[in-house]
Amino acid sequence: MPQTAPYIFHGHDVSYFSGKVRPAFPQKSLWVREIMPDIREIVRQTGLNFFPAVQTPDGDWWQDSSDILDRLEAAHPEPPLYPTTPVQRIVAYLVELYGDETGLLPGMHYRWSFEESIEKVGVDFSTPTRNPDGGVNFARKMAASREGLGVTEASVPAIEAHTRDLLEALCAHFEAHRYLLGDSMSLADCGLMAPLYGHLYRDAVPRKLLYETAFQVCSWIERMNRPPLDQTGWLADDALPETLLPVLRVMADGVPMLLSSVAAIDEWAGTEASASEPPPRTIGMHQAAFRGVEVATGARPYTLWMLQRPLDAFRALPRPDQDTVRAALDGTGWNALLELEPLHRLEKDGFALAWEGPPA
Ligand SMILES: N[C@@H](CCC(=O)N[C@@H](CS)C(=O)NCC(=O)O)C(=O)O
Repeated sequence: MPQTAPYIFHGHDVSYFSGKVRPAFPQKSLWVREIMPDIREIVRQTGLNFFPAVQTPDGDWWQDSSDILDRLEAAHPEPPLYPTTPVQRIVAYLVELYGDETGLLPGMHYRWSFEESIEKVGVDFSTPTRNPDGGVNFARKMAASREGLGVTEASVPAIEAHTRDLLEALCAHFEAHRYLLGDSMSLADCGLMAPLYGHLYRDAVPRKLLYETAFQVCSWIERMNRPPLDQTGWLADDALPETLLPVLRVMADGVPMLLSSVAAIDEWAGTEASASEPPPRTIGMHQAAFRGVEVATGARPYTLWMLQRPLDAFRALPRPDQDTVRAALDGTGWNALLELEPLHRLEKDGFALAWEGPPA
């Protein structure tokens, strides 16, 4: 059905999760109008103070970058963003998970640890409201609380080394392929855009890092936002590009944090959660190793919901396909995560997270 009205995309150029959703619209040749987030309207419609949000041509509201991409895929299946073959499908969800969770560490560090980045993003934050002080004050507050996001004197060297390794592996990959799974955009690329566009490519300090050390990544970012028409698909026979394996290995730096985060949420849910109450945004700090350094971050129930996506996709596969995925990911550091069996489960009740069944 041709569109009779555009999608209204409430997004911002320096917003982490807007960068993940934006490329899906041109990729699917959709009519879209991106506007500055109308926060009051978003809260009125969804009850949550989050963007990106999307108003569909039919007047429905979608929120949460993962839900938005799921719904776009269901409404406009061609060209697909979600592989249906086992290995590529699971890898796409794992890269999405990396982007949503682990990628926050470089995203937050390069935005909030450098005066030049803070000053620039303060202006970016101010443009929607046309109040130059508002965004700058907000930026200062965020910068002052960066330790709660895991950005500390001890963790910064590990975060920077992780970023350098990731960029190097990505450059080698994009030298050989236009997208992560081959020659077409997928959910994996969208997920990786979360840290890479709004923060690393748009913030003052990391932008220089990308420009000076990661030309192929810059080129992929531009290709994501303006996708070429001549894409020829993902690798045949459910293959993973060889150059993607080193990328996945660097991304697996975040696996211990993901595992310990789920353990903390499970433990908390076992004693504190009530089935009738939505989970809080964070349940307190938890500690985990990131490249050998102990990093403390707020444990967020949302992490469990994100992790359920690759786990559900993996569990839905027939056993022989699960084994094929395990073999393809062997040595990347991701297999432990696929074996995880969280004790609790989250679902969406409208836009909000809710425990599925009474917390045990
Ligand atoms: N899980 C949500 C997260 C959205 C999110 O955190 N958005 C940021 C902007 S990129 C936001 O609205 N932050 C406001 C806040 O944290 O209160 C998604 O994937 O869309």
